Amino acid sequence: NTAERTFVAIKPDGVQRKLIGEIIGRFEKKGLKLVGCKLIQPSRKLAEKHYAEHKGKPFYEGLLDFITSGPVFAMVWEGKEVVSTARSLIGLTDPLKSPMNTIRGDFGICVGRNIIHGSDSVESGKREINLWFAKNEIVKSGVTIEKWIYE
Ligand code: DAT
Ligand code: MG
Repeated sequence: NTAERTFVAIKPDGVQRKLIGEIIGRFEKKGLKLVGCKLIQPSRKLAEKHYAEHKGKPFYEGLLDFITSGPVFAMVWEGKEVVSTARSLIGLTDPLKSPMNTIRGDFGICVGRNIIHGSDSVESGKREINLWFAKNEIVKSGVTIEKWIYE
């Protein structure tokens, strides 16, 4: 399924550290297809819905404070097995444990400043895309790269 989709967001730390171009470059070079993106400062309500699975955990309130603290660069990427591929490009939750050549491994130190979010399953991806994007913010065609990536 070359049309699998995932939600990826560069968190406020990544945006302030000017990593948008670097991160988009890594996803593009892998052969993934960008089908939607926008710079948005999420409301508390959106952040609560996005991180609902973590409600009640000790880091939850701090996580909401952080994710709502500035602009986030939200994206939808498409491609074969894009959910797991995006997670591989991103690395592990803890940047210090994340291997080099991953985004968190290369650019982060603290778990609470880990630069980027990526959906953890196809189902989460659908839920998160619907939360962050309106239907008409996702393009249907756009730049076609299938011919050069898939045989
Ligand atoms: P991931 O973002 O890798 O999917 P997660 O879903 O377990 O990780 O947690 C969501 C975010 O919450 C994570 O990116 C950073 C923050 N977080 C997770 N565990 C934490 C912890 N033990 N202390 C502080 N922040 C944490
Ligand atoms: Mg997660």
